[in-house]
Amino acid sequence: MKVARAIAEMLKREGVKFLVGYPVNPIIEACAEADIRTIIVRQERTGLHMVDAVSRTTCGDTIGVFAMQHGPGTENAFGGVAQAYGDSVPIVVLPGGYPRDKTNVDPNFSALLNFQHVTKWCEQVTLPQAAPDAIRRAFTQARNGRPRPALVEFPIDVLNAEFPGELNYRAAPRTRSGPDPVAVKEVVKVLLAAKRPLLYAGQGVHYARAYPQLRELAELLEAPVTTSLQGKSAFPESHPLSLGSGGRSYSKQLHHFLHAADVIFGIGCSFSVTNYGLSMPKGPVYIQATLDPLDLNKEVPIDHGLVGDAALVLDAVLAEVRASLKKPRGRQAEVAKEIAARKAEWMAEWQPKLVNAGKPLSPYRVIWDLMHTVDRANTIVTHDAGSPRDQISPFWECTHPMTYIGWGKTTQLGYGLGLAMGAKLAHPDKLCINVWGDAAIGFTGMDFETAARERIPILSVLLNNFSMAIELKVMAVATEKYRSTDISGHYADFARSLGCHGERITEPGEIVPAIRRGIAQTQAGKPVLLEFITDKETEISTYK
Ligand SMILES: Cc1ncc(C[n+]2csc(CCOP(=O)(O)OP(=O)(O)O)c2C)c(N)n1
Ligand SMILES: [Mg+2]
Repeated sequence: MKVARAIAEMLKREGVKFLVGYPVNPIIEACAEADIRTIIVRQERTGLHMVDAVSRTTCGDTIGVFAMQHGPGTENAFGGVAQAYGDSVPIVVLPGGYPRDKTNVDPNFSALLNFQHVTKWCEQVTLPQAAPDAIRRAFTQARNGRPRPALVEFPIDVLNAEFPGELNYRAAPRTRSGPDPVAVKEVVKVLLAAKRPLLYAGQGVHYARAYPQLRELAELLEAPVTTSLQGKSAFPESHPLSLGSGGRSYSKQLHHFLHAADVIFGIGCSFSVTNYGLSMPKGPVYIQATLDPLDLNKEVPIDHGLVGDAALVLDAVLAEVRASLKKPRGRQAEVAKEIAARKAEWMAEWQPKLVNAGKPLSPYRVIWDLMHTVDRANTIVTHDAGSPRDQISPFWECTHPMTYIGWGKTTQLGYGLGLAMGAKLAHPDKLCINVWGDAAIGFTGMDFETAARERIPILSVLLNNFSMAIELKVMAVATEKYRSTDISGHYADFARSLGCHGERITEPGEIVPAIRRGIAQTQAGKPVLLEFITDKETEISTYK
C-alpha cells in the first residue's frame, strides 16, 4: 500500500465522505479507490471555501478536507486557507510538496514555511511511517481548542512510497474545556447586579451548539441579545429580546441598546476590532467568554474573563443564575417593548427601500422579497464582501440556528459561492444561497461550472449594479476620469453557458416569480444564478 492510499484510509476512519481537491495529488486518486467521493473544482480557493462551509455548517462535527498539488496548487490555495484562518474555521489541508531532494531548494514553494501564519498547525512529513501521526495531529487540532486550519504537507515522493507495516489508525477525539468556577460566581454576581445587561454572541456559540443555553440565559436575565456576523443565527432574531446582528451595518434597536448597556457579556467571541463588527462602546463592564486565551482581553479591555467551550461556560453560568435568582425580575415585557418601539422606527425608516418599486431594482427590495419567499428555517444563506453584506445582514431575520453563514474578519470577494456550495454538500436537503455583487463574481464565478458538473444545486443571487458601488466614495476621481469603478458582464448568460439556470431580472414584479422558478430549478438539481439589475446603492443601516 502506498502512503497516499494509507492516507485515504485514515481519512475514511476520520469520517471523511468527500475530498475536495485539485490535481495533481496522489491522495485524490487514492481517495477515489477508497470510495471517498472526489470533487474537483476550477481553482483551489473555491475548493477551500467549500470545505470551510462543510466544517462551519456542521459546527465542526464534520471536518472539511482539501488536497492540492505542490507548487502552483499550493501557492494558489493561500487565499482560501487565509480566509479560514481569519474567520477561525477548522479545516484540514493536504498540500503536495516538492520531492524531498528538492524541498528546500529555491524557488520551490514550501507549504511548511509559507502557511505557518495562516494555520494553527503546520507540518511536513518526511518519512512514510510518520504519516499516521501527522494526520492524527491535524485532525486533533481541527477538532479541539480554537477552530482553525491544520495543514500537513506531503512531499510527492513520500506519497508515492510504500507505507511500511500495518495501519493502526483511530479517529481523533473531540473534547471540551470548561471555565474556572470561581470566575463563574463573580460573573454571575455582575450579571445579576446589572441594570441593563446585553448579551453578545460570537461564533463560539455555533461551534458549541450552545443555542438552548444562550436562549435560557437571555430569558432568565431578561436581557437583549445581539451577535457578531459570525454568530448570526445563534439566537432567534424573531425573539422579542433579539436586537439582530452586528456588523458594518446594524439595526437601530441594536445601536440603542449597545450604547445604553452597563454590562456587556460576550460569549464565544474574540471582541476583535474590525470594520465588519460592532464598535464596542467605552464605559460598560465587559465580561468575555472565549475558548482561546489568546483572544482574552485582546482589543476590548475586559473586567471579567471565562475561558472555555461556550456550552460549558453557559451551563456553569446558568446553574449559578438559577440558584441565585429566586424569582423572575419581571423586566422582560419592558425590555421587549423598548426593543419593539425602536424596531418600529427602524422599519419605518427603511420601508421605502425594502419595498421600493423603482428601476433599476433596489438591492434592499431584492433581499426583502427573497427573505419572504424562501422557507427560512430550511435555508442557509451567506453574503459576500461589498455592499451586499451590509445590505443583507441587518435585515435578514434568522429564525433558526445555523441558517446564516456570517463572515468578515477578512473579507475576500468571491468567498460566498464556495460557502454556499459547501453548505449544500453538507446539507443537501436545504436551500443554500449566496448573495453577492458583480465584483465578487469576478473572483470565483467560474466555479459555477463545478456546481453544475458536480450536481451542487445552489441558488446564487447576484446584485448587478455594473459597479463597485461600495468604492464610489473613495474612488471619486478615478471614477470620473477613468471610470475605474465600472464593471460589466451578462452573468445570467454566463451561468447558462456553464449548464446552470440563469435569469436576468429587471422588473420589480418579477423578483418573487423568478426566485420561485429558481428554487424549483434547485429542487430539480440545477444550480441557479438570478441576476438582478440593481441601482448603485451606497446607503447602509448605521446610527451615530
Ligand atoms: C479579494 C478582495 N479584494 C478587494 C476587496 C475590497 N473590496 C471590498 S468590496 C469591493 C467592491 C464590491 O463591489 P460589488 O461586489 O460589485 O458590490 P457593490 O458594492 O457594487 O454592491 C472591493 C473592491 C475585497 N474585499 N476582496
Ligand atoms: Mg457592484
